[in-house]
Amino acid sequence: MPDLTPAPHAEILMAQPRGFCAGVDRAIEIVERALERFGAPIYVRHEIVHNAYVVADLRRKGAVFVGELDEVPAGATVIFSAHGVSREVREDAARRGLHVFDATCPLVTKVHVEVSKLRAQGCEIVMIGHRGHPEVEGTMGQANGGMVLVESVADVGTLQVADPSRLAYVTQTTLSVDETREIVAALKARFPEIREPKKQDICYATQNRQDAVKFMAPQVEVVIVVGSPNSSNSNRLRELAERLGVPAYMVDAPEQVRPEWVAGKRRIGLTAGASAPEALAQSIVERLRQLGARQVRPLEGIEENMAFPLPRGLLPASAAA
Ligand code: 0O3
Ligand code: SF4
Repeated sequence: MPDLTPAPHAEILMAQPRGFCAGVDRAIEIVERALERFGAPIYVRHEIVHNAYVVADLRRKGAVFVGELDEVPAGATVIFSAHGVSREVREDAARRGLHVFDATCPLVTKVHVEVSKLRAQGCEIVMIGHRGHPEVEGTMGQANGGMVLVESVADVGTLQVADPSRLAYVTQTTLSVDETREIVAALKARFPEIREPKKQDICYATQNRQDAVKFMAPQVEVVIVVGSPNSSNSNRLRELAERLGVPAYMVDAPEQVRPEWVAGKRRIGLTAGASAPEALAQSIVERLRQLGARQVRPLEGIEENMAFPLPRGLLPASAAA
């Protein structure tokens, strides 16, 4: 029988920053406050953030998650998820008289506004992102046509555009920083006049969590990412660690950590996607301790202090005045 315990005195190195970003904090608070103020049920279109633990917790408190608005009774309160929605969804909610709170992250909304402006200026827009992801559907749904999705450098090679002198690009906020740089380089090589965002659309949280994995990966023998399978930004953290030559696994519950992943390892790296709660990360630490890890060492890294305001209708009465 092989020995599946970590090496004696194995350390867990904790990436900094990891876990919740400001957009996720705000989105969850919107659901919690709506439940407090209006009582259950509060409907939420799509998972508020892509994390099974968060969704189960809110469901217990009275949130009802739906795929589309036709599952929401007329006149009910509905919250749009942090990933954003198309104009069509917004118009549909208004038509049906739903009481809406919008938990779209302001950094996603910033990209929506950019798309609207560029279309008004007559630009065709290339969106760099992952097909089928709700953020891509929401962002592409800000334009009435005139947008095309590219997912890879190969897609750039086959791209057909109407007028290369009136072309711009935007991106999903949670992409791989390095892969996106390559796609943008390919776009610029083929379309030298393409307009780009003033500041990249990949958000501060995505950038910081990927930078933290780059700092951590050379110091560890295995990386565990806390995140649910449908979380784009969490997947990018796992892929990045692997690209840096370190075996990496994604889990969203402690029992998913397999003893053979850490067997004989002296240093285990732990990080968490932007939608993964710290309580879940700590339950993974506990599991690693049960498997034999002894020390926990927080790594150095950026301290984030970003916070986004809540929608007016959910502020405490004194603040809303
Ligand atoms: O976009 P992604 O799948 O990474 O979404 P998550 O896991 O819910 O994380 C929050 C990020 C977000 C709402 C969009 O930027
Ligand atoms: Fe907003 Fe970035 Fe968090 Fe997405 S990952 S919710 S864009 S802060």
